[in-house]
Amino acid sequence: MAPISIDFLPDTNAQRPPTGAIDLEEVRDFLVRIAVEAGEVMRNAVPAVATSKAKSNSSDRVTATDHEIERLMRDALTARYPSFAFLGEETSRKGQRMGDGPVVVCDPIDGTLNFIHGFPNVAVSLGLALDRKPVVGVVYNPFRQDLFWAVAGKGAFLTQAGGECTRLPLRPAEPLHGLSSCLVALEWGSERQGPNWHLRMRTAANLLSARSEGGQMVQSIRSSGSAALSCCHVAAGLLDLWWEGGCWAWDVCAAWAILEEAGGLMVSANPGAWCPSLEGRTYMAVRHAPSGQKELVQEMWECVDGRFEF
Ligand code: LIP
Repeated sequence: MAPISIDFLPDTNAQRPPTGAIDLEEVRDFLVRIAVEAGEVMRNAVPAVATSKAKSNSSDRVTATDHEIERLMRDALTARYPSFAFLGEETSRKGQRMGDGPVVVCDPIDGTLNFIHGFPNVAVSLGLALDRKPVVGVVYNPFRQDLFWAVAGKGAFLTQAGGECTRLPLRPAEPLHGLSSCLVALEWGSERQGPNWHLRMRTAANLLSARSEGGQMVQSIRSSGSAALSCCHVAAGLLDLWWEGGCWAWDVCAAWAILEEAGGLMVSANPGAWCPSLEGRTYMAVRHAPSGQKELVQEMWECVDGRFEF
């Protein structure tokens, strides 16, 4: 399969007006080129569970391809944008915090477990944050050739194999009528013990159980293994809500920009927090809708009997 066509991008030699401000569309173009190049590295790799390495525990894994792609990203970005900070999953230092200036926030392989098992829900995620707010996002699944991208104020788009480019959301936005009509994405993360784990399990049971059991009877839950793609699928209108605590800024930065440009809403996974921090590790995305977004947030928060603490 040939790499996805990026003919929709302007010629890199095209003269752009010199501006003091950062040209966000030029950054988008460059991030797309890196994402497609990284996608080819991913597709040409031969990952396996046996050759992956454990990080915090046996379900938190990393491969040589994760490191190779992050090196590719870092080298290209620091050469092109030497004044931008770089935050990447595999080179981040414990406790590293983003500054207010431009930060490129990267996950070389979001869905590493899927990658080593050959499950094709995997993405390269590249976002630009200014003042700790996502302003450009590129999320690329090279196995499906789904390229999600957005620039603040310019909309969100999905470019697919063959170059067809569609504005998000993909589907006409129906009103949201509460959890019982929703398809909800949860992720399980690698932290499988302690209060955060038990909160995940209780919340999943609360969502899935019948009303007679005290639950919300959501239509179903999907756990795709990639925070970035789950959030993009909410942006596309293919999922109604994604709820997670424990993933990181590099998992969500790009997809958050895409979600907001598609009319979606990002709040915290913890009840009552309407303005989550990019580095807060607690996120809830709700798809664009002509009505019902805030009511759905409140209803979901009522399912969460506790708070994530990190
Ligand atoms: C993954 C996230 C997922 C989370 C996993 C893991 P990675 O990112 O996308 O949402 O539940 O624990 O953090 O590690 O594959 O880049």
